[in-house]
Amino acid sequence: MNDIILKPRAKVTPKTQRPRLHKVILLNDDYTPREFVVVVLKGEFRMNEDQAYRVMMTAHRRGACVVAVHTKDVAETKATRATEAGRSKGYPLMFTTEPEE
Ligand code: TYC
Repeated sequence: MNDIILKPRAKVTPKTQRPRLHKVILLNDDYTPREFVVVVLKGEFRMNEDQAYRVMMTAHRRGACVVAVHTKDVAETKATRATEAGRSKGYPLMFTTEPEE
């Protein structure tokens, strides 16, 4: 008697989602010196000489290489800064971004 019948509560769905991450991609070209690409990768993406050299050679051989993964804002800022570093020396060095699947 007088038992309280509780309605089962609906499962709570989380309202926040992790922001989608974006890749920074280095594109090969025929003009930018290899050593300069390595300098930019070390300066903008906190890579050591060995990591930077491997990424540069991967882009050189395959046409492109993923350099880093960040939130959209950070990825775009880094890609712009790194591309600008090449442009300031007259090189066509290019970094792009794209969302991760
Ligand atoms: N292909 C360039 C050369 O032979 C070097 C290079 C490598 C340029 C990677 C861009 O993303 C790049 N001088």
